[in-house]
Order: sequence, then C-alpha cells, then structure tokens
Amino acid sequence: MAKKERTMDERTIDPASKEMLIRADELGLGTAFHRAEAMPPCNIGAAGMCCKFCGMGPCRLTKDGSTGVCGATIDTIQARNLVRAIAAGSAAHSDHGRDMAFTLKAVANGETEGYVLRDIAKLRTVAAFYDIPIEGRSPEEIANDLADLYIAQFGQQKGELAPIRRATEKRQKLWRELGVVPRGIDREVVESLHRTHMGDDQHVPHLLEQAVRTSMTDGWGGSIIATDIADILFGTPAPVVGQANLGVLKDDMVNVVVHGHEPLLSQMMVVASQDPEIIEYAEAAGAKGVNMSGICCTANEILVRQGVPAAGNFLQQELAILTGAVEAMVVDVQCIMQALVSLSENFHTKVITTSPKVRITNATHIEFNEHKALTIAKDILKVAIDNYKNRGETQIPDVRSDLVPGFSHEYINYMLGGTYRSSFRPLNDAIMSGRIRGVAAIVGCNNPRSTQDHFHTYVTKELLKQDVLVVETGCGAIAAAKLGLLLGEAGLDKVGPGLREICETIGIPPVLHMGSCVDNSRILTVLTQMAEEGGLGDDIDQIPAVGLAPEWMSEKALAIATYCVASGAYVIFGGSSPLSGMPDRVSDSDLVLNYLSVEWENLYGGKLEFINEADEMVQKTLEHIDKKRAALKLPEYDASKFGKSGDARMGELESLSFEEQQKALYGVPA
Ligand code: SF4
Ligand code: MSK
Repeated sequence: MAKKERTMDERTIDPASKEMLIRADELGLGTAFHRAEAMPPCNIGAAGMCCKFCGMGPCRLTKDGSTGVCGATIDTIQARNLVRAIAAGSAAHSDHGRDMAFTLKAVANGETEGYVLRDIAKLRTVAAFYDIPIEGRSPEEIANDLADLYIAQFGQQKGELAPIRRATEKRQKLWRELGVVPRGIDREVVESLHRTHMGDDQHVPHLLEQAVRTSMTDGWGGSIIATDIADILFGTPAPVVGQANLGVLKDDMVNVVVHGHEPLLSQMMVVASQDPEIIEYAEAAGAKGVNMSGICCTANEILVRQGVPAAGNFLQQELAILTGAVEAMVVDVQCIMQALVSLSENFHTKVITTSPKVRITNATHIEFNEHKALTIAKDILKVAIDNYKNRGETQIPDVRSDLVPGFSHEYINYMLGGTYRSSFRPLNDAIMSGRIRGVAAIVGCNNPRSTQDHFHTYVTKELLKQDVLVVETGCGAIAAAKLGLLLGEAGLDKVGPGLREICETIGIPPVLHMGSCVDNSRILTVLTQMAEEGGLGDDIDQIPAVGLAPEWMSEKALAIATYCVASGAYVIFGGSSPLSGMPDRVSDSDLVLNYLSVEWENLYGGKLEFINEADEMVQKTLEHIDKKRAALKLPEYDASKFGKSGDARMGELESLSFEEQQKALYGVPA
C-alpha cells in the first residue's frame, strides 16, 4: 500500500491537536499521526493471518486453504492471536489491580506514607459483600481482610473468583453451566499463554472459551479490584468541575503531566503539588506554582476525583510535549509511547518513568514505592521545578472545555433517588416509558489510523439525538469532554426531547463520565443493578444497552469487549478488525468472526462485531436497543411524545400571558 499523507481534518477533529500537528510539521518533528501515515498496517498481520508462535514460522496464510508449517489453519491462528491479545489486556488491567491490593494491605498496616483509608463507607460496603465481618472492627482491620481476599484472587488455583458473585444470579448460573468462571487471575492468563504455545489448543470453540474465561479475570477480577481500592483510598467519585484539552497547560507555572493508569503516584503528586514546601520551591524558581494535569486514564483518575484537568487523550501525549511548556511527563504503566523520549529531546521536557515494571531507554527513572509515596512525589516535582529554567519558546493552544465528570455507580444511584431513596428505579422507569430509548457505553482509545475523536464524538452526538443516554470512560470520555458534551446546559441542546427532560429533572449532563478504563467495571455494576431493579428483564442481555469502542487500539480493549460480551452486552468496535481475513477468502476466514457474533450471542446473549462506518455503528446500536425494547414489550420509541415538560415546558409557559398560562395548566382561565 502506498504511503498517504492525510489532511489535517483527516488526522483529527480537535483544534488543539491540529495546532500542535502544524507546529510539529513546522519543526520537522514526527508524531504517531505521521508515523501511521508513513507505515501502512501490514495487511496480513492486520487481518490476523500471521503466526509467529514458533521458530518454524512466521507463517503467513495468504492463499486459500493454506496452513502453517505445523498445519495450523487460519481459524486456529486467528483464535490463538485473539486469546493472546486478551491475555495481555487482562494481565495489564489485573496487574494494576494487584498493585492497588498490595497498597491497600500496606495502608491497613500503617506501612505507607501519605495514604489514608478515605472512603470508609465504600470499604464497609465492599467488605460486607464478601462476608468480611465489619461490626465493631476498625477500618484498618476490615481493609486488611479485604486486601488479603483481593490478593488471593491472583494466585488462586481452584474454585471461583470472588467478585463473580457481584453479577446477577442468572448470569452466574449461566457462567457455571458453560464452565467459564475463572479459577484465579494469574492461572487463566498463564493457561491462555500455555494453550496458545505451538502444538497446544487447536480447536476454535475451545480457544474462544478460554478467551472468555481470561477476559473475565479482567472485568470481574482485576478491574473491579482496582476500582474498589481506588475509591477506598482516594474517594468514590462524585461530580466535580474540570477542564480538558491542551489549553489547561499554563505559561507561568511548572507544568507536570501524569500519564498512564495507576492512580497511586498521580494522586500523591496532586497532594504534593499543593504542599507549601513545593509551592515555595516553585516560586523560588520563578513560577507561580505547579500546574498538574493528566493524559489518558491517569488523567481520568484524578479528573473524576479532584477535578484535576486532563491535558488530553491518548493521541495527545506527544502533542503536550510539542507545546514546549511541559517540564515533566511522569509515566507509570500502559499506553505510553516510546517516542515520547526522542521527541522530548527537542525540548526541555523530562520524561520520568516510575514503575518498577516500565523503563524506557534514555528516560529518567525515579522509582515509585508506596512506602515513601509522598517523599517520592515531592522529589519528582522538584526535578520538574528545577527544569523550569530550561524552558524555551512555548505554544500552548488556547483551547480547553469545561466538564463535569465523576459519575460513579454509587453517585448515579444516589442522584436518582437521594440519600434515603437511592435507586435505579427512576432510570429504569425512564427507559420503560421511552423517555430514554436505551443506554450506550462509549469507551476506549484513540487510534491514529482513524480521525482522532471523530468516531467517538460523532457516534455520541447521533445517539444523544435519539434519546440514548451515554456513559463514557477512558479516552472516549476525554473526546466527549473536549466537545462540551459533559456539561449540563452546554450539551442539552444537542439531545433528544425525552432524554433532555430526564437530564433537566435530575440535573445531569447527557453524557456521564464514569472514569478510567478499569472503571468499565462501574458500567458492569450499573447494568447489573438495573437488571436487579426490575422492569428491564433479569439480566444484562435483556437491557436495551450497547457498548462501543469506536477508535480502539489496545489489547486491553479486546479484553474489555470480551468480558462485556460474556456479561451479555452487544459490543461494537470501530476501525479495523484483527480477524478480518483476506477479502477473497470470506467463507474460509470468517469462522472466528462469525463465532464472536453468532455463537457468542447464542451462548451469552452478547456479541462482538467490528464495524467501520460511524453511521452503521449508530444504526446497529439503535436496532439493537429497539430489538431489546420489543423483547421486553416496552412501548415503541416515539420522540414526539416527549419534550413537553421540564425546562422546555417552562420556556413555553413563560411566553404566555397569565390567563393563557392558567388555561394551559388547569384547562380554565384564572
Ligand atoms: Fe507456523 Fe505453526 Fe509455528 Fe505458528 S505455530 S509459526 S503456524 S509452524
Ligand atoms: S488510556 S487503553 S488509550 S482508553 Fe486507558 Fe486511553 Fe485506551 Fe489507553
């Protein structure tokens, strides 16, 4: 395929990103956008038709009926590639959860610096769920037991993962009947690697069953663990005001951007940045203080809790450095491009790795340790402050949007019913009446092979017009934030009449930002509680809801998609399919793709499909929602029935005379 340089509008819809890409071109510097254009994807690998699992290969199965040297068919190779990707994605999310669990244990035993058990109510709720005694015990004692239980999930060899019990009764029964309940997190990931070694599992349904079992160690294992503990240590999110996009960087302050996933260090850096010692140190360096911001899911972790601004999503990590205004980019794990380091050499930015698991050649390494978290956070900030004097010419795009993130499932429950009547009943009722047609979870990454933020925001906007309530996490949520969709008033003129009434009545934006990519576990919880509330069937597969990752790129995304399918959801992935096969070998290479849609739907009530066109994603979402509404015997969606209450009704009444108002309200003049 020939190299193709795209126009700026084809690269991104975000004006701040465009400005930085122009700057990159002027400076002659490359970014992921440029590299994606210079290196078209390998069409054999992209279609899942390459195997390099042993030294007899790599084998490329490009001819009809061909097999690898060992005889492996294209179906086996595609299924094995998928299982390995899901194992890697599950390992990433789960290892994040493991670090959180060890930190909880250390906090409970007074062995850390700077952390506290912040949300005791959540600690007690979670512990009680697992029958850990709570009455008459200190938070530390409860946290110690919870940490032990969560740590045990990783090395458990037999039995069932404990958080599985948080699914509906019906779903648990189905999983047990199908034999896909994970035994232990590490065990399933190891078994996936074993099964996909040369000469092992070579039967597509059997491989894909292990894909499901492994993915569940993520969604119903490591991710739930990570979310629970982040809430216990740093607080369960509730709405806060925040900002997003590169314009949150400040010319007169030391800019420190945290990037990656685990909130352990980033939360402590937020605390340290407000310490008088650090502010004084920054002022002595000639700055007004330290300006913290985030990229990717670390951004989401501190945005949903403290309202710390997000400098951008995945594809903006290099663009932040291109502003010339970032003193330090502090990274931990996942989604960190190696190119950051070579790019930063053109500026003064220090890229600082902090995880014992992640080093990057030529980056500065300051290793994080939860036992000295606050001290290390301050040390890192001092390195950034010392670097302020080296700043050269800067160009910070004057582009930022306000947003209100922080919609944890606990908050959604509370906001719908208040302290004494917290419940999902009003949400279920709104769906049953048709005011809300259904729910879409739009999540996941950016990918330089599609137009940055375009698919996320196009699909979001179109579904909102159709009265679909949207919940978001990860880089998709930051995309919507940049478009102003995470604000009450700013977003409401763009939504359908029924959804608008609900948003106005409750006082919420039409798009609810629920957190980082491990916080997709919150979406599972919301859907489970909606099913348990009644009126929308008794399991997730009956709820009029769809999950979408319109610009996916990471192996974690494939793990998320698979555990959502196993939980009963219809999942749509945009962009390329890693299983597409060769166009002229449709029947031969479609077995795995068909299995993911048709057979998984038969087994789990959920399915995974790869759809390239944004309008088709919208259409398939609405078709699925309407199909589920019909199966529940709910009234057919009819937008014309709504929009006559809430603010719209008030506006209408205000334009009338007093007599006309009385007539409109009571049918008689005053
Ligand atoms: Fe080729 Fe089989 Fe080795 Fe894969 S496992 S590289 S298909 S010989
Ligand atoms: S950070 S996994 S690009 S959502 Fe979670 Fe964003 Fe995707 Fe990384």
